[in-house]
Amino acid sequence: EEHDAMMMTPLSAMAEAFEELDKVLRSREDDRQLRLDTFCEACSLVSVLFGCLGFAFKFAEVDYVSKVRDLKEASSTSDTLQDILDLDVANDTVKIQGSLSRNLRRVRQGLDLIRVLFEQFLTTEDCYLKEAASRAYRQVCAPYHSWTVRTAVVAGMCALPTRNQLLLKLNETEQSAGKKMRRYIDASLPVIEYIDKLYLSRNISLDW
Ligand code: 1PZ
Repeated sequence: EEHDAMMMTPLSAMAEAFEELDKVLRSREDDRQLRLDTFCEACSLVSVLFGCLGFAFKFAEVDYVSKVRDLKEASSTSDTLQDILDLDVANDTVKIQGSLSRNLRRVRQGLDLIRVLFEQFLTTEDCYLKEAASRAYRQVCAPYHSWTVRTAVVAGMCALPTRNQLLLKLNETEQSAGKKMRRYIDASLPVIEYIDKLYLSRNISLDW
């Protein structure tokens, strides 16, 4: 336990960052606003996972990182996630490709994908990640992706590292990774639900 706490790995950093966001959401009602810069920093930490996935997912990394970067840049003028939505609602640009509200929706998908992926990781002992990753992808992202993207992802799944290779790259053991994935799963869900509520409370459906 103590050893785990001392060793800061990419997974620890992710778990910690999302626990901080979750803490903000649990605070008094008036304070329940996520700052865009803090949110983006947490989202950036997720990028290290891409480095573990191999070249097949380079295109996903480029897409995700650029969306987080655009959001981060907007934090100089928009303080909170709410501000992003309000601006796009006012300009009628919520679903326009490249808009910040659309980027936020996609980044949210990425966070959810990782959450479900971790859940899959914890419920299987498979030494290959293909099935777990495919299930997570089918559940979270596939319904919203074009045929081209889905095909590239399916192809990439075959090139994923094995379970042990992933643990090694993340500098974790089964036990330490399990605990940190659980922490991310628990902390990210309220954040994901909070983001969904931002859209729903403005009468924006989530079917895109
Ligand atoms: C070990 C487990 C490996 C799991 C691998 C799962 C990989 C999923 C790859 C998703 C590919 C997304 C490629 C880009 C899709 C874009 O078309 C869309 C729409 O963009 P827009 O039209 O709005 O500009 N972008 C997205 O949906 C953002 C998706 C981000 C995916 C982040 C995945 C994080 C995975 C981390 C891996 C552990």
